[in-house]
Amino acid sequence: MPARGKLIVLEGLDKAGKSSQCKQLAAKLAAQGLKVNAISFPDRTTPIGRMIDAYLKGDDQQDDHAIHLLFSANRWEVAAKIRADIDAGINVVIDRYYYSGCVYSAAKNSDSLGLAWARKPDEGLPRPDAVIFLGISQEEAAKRGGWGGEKYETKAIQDRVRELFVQLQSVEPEKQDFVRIDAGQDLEEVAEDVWEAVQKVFKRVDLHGEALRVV
Ligand code: FDM
Ligand code: MG
Repeated sequence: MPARGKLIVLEGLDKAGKSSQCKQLAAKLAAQGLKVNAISFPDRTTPIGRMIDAYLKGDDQQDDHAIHLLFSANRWEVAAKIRADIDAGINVVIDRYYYSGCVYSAAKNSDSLGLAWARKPDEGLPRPDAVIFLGISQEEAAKRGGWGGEKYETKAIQDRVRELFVQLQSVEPEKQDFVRIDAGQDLEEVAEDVWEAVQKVFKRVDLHGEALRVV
């Protein structure tokens, strides 16, 4: 029986270089003759994704809880496809997942929307075999130039997101998922660290015949 696909997520703040590392990782896996499907969240192309896009661009207002649930629904829309890919031996590389979902929503500091509440709607989704967290200091992020003009691209939110990512990485079960990489290095060094981490994940999962878990 061929090995199942692996589910690898890249996470981090804006400007950490997630998208380019995802692309490189997918290309490297493909170059090894492995099947790979690269996706990103939010997926702005679906009807729910278009509502999220309008919210992020400031063209539409949403209650904090309502938009949170839309981000989650946007993952549930693809959950069955992710599972089918993994079963078929296709590796899935994802740019942002429910970890971003929890921290960006909780960063709004609404009393009724903490990390624990934010995690609930994602329970049952396929859980990644590893989450590669691209960590970047405030100083390095600042050097990389301004953010765009989207909803969460402000210093106050980014600072709070940074704190909450640290918090999320210190509690079970998320603690076990994260592999932290210094994204302040040159792009090539970051890519090498990512590759090394991914190879470890492949070995671990195949050696123990680990099944795909759920959030
Ligand atoms: N974001 C992303 C959320 O608030 N919740 C989520 O569930 C996800 C996946 O959307 F500010 C935020 C993070 C970011 C914004 O993401 C758009 P990209 O990766 O910058 O397009
Ligand atoms: Mg962004």
